[in-house]
Amino acid sequence: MKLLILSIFAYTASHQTDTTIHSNGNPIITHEYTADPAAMVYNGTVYLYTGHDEAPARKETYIMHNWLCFSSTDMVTWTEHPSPLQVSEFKWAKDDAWASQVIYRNKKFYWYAAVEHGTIHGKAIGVAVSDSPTGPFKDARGTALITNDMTTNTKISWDDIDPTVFIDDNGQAYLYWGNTICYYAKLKENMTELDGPIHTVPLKDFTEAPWINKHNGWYYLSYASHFPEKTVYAMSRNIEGPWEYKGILNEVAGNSNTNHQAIIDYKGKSYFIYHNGSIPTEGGSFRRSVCIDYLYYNKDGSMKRVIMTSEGVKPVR
Ligand code: FUB
Repeated sequence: MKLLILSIFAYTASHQTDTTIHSNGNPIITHEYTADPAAMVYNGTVYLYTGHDEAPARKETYIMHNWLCFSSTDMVTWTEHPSPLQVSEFKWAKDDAWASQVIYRNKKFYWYAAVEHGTIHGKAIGVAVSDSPTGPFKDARGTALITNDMTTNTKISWDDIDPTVFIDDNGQAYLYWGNTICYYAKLKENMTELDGPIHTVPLKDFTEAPWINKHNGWYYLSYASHFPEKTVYAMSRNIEGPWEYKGILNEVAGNSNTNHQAIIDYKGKSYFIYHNGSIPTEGGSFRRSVCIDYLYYNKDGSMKRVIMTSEGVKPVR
């Protein structure tokens, strides 16, 4: 009993203050389950935002109530910050802290997150805002930005998930998201309202998890495909497409039926950040863990297939 109280105290204390994690290969975080990574480089630091799988062993369903935040300046030593956002911050939401992404604009940080809506049937996307990348984040609208009744192309109620946000060189922001159907819409400069209609994006075998990145003049739309999921990608010279399908970027990740990626460039290297279910002995599709491996581009701009490793990446200076 004494040990239990001490461990609860240690756990609670470590989650209220910054703590340092020296990752030892993949997965990079092993004291808790992390999923659906999104990453952002701000002021020379990488901020990694993840979902938080809390399903107990053998429970095969998502139990996710908050998101986690880590930062690093070498991709190996991470500082874990207290959780900056919980589903309960979105008063209109019921639960399910699913995939999300944070982006910086005009001295503020905007966090787009998929959750289950409390009164409108289905998943929805909310946006929270903060003056700091580590929060705390507050609901920016008091209502969802996207609800299931705004997208009627499919009968499923979970097509409005997995937001990814990209600000193009001319300052126009775009929100992409979806499950089985990929959608996009422009965002107003305030980042909290749509600026025009919702479009669908024709993509081969799209399941979910879109991520937009730009590298050497090419736009890349990577996404999860089929189920269990592989990550595939398409390329374009324009953020609005048309997108040319380029094939598999990452194979099915170990012991997880989902495969959710973030792609960043940092200190001259490119990184592929994803999750698998490889933590012994209880890791799996509902107890996932974030991993990082290198991403390489070919001379013609296409991406080399990712080699998933146990060793992970080396410290970058
Ligand atoms: O974590 C819940 C869901 O699983 C995400 O929204 C999907 O991308 C998949 O990873």
